Amino acid sequence: MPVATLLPFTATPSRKSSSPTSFRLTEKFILLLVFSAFITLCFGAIFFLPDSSKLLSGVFFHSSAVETNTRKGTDSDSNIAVGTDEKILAKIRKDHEKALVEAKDTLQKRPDEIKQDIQNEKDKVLKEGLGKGGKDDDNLPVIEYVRPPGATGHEPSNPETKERREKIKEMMKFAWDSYKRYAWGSNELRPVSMQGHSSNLFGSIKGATIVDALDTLYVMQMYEDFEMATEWVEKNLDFNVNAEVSVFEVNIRFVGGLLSAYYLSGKEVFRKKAIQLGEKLLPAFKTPTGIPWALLNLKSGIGRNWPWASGGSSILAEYGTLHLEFMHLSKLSGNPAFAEKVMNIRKVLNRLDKPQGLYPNYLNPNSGQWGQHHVSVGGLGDSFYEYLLKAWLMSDKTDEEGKKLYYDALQAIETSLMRKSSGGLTYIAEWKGGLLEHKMGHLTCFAGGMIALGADGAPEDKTGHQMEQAAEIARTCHESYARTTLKLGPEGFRFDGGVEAIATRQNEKYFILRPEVIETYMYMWRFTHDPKYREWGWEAVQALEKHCRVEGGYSGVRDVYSSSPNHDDVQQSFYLAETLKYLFLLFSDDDHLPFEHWVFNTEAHPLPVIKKEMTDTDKPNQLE
Ligand code: DMJ
Repeated sequence: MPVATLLPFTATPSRKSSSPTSFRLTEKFILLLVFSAFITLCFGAIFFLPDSSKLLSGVFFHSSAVETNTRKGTDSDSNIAVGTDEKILAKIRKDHEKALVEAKDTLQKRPDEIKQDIQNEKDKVLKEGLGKGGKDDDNLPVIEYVRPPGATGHEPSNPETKERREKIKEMMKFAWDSYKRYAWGSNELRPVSMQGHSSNLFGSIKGATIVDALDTLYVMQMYEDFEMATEWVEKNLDFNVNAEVSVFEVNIRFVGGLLSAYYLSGKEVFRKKAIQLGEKLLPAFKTPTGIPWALLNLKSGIGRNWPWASGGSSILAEYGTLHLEFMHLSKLSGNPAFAEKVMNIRKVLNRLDKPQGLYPNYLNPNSGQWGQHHVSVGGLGDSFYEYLLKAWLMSDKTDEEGKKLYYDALQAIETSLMRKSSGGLTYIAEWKGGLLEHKMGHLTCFAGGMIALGADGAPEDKTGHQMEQAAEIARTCHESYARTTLKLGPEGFRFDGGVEAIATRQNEKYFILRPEVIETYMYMWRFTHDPKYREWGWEAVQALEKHCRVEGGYSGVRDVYSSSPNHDDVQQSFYLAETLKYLFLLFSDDDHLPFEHWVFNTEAHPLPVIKKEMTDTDKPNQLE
């Protein structure tokens, strides 16, 4: 059918005009009117029909959602749809009216008032971003970076020491290269099966070994590897994961590792990432007491405690091991929330009665009451005590409360838990509801280093006494190594049933490349320069090389009393962060990461002492 027959106003043969499309003026006018009505109708449909985009997408793009609805939709569904469209329409109208009123209001405002409104709105968004990890990173305060003294060291002059130190660097290189080769980007390496290993302690955050190893690479001057690790952090380290993490583990390894990397290198990316992650952890403190949950879903911000922990309790060594990192996060971000959270933990603890001055390992975050009365300076308790002392040291000895809490706690430990075996070995037992369990964990061996570090500030002339205690614990822990077949320490050792410093239970005989004994040797060496500590460290190096080094890295062993080691196939990230770093420092001069300027977090990540503002009287005479 020709188009002309459809139009009543097309040419009529009786016309004189040669052109078939010529009309009279009135005809032209009517034609114009009809056309404009037609066009208005079409555009009106597009602009005013509710949610026309959906219709268009249904027609042109055939989205699967539309198809599904069409196929499965029932009458009641379509009724709902009609109701929903009406609601949407009403909402659009309401929003438009609101916008009009606001626009009118705004027009009546003075320019400075409008400016202020914009600023308030910006501040609000910023504030809301805090705690959700959504803060605009460019809003971080500008900080003048000054590298604290002793970030790098020179080679020791003694040839043997130098050679041993080089050997430890070679071990780090092997551990790092193996991780790079077989497990790059995963949390840890499986050195026997030569593949990546993902620990669920970090949820789906990746790269635990990279972040944990950053500062060791720097300290050992492995700068190319440090750069490679930095690039990975820049491009891949992502905390926007829908996964549950251990707040403690993520704090000590990731936040601690990033902070150290920042302070050593001055690279802004580390400061930015540490703060981002710190903000992600803040929802863990949303409990009635402010004592944080052990586990946190980083996306939802929902926390909970370990199901095995006494009556839903939080763990002393977990909520008590956030202080150092959080104080630095406040310093670097300008956000006081971090410091407030950890200071509140102290407040809660200060209000509680302590059985014989001791801190039980379990505390209920809802009621603020202790759970089971189990006290330990090893697992579940250990780093809480360490952080009391280090909070004082890291504050340039201004945190007097931290100091008092530490020395009081140590006194209670000495009175109630420290014992001497009949063979003359000092050990720190565990306390369960008033009864002593004569067992010490590998983890407890860090206490030798801690006591030595605190001895200098001990009250009532106890410095000498505490140095002796520290040396005795170092000896006991060395014995726990020396009395095994592999010369590596068991996870736990006992002082009962006729044994001393020996594991008697099968599930305490394993060694997972832990650092605590070597950590104590390092502190003892620094404070005494007794060569036996370097010798003991060297014994450990030889045992590690002989029994833990495998083709694809370093592995833990399942039984240190067995002459044919069975490997557990995990190269723990703390082996690179702590064990190898402490070994390296044991064979370094004292001016490398000197204690006067640096404090190690519990994962051996060095954090600078926050120097107190010098008062006028402290300042050196300007004229001198
Ligand atoms: C590390 O992650 C830390 O040292 C922590 O405080 C205890 N356990 C491991 C190493 O053994």
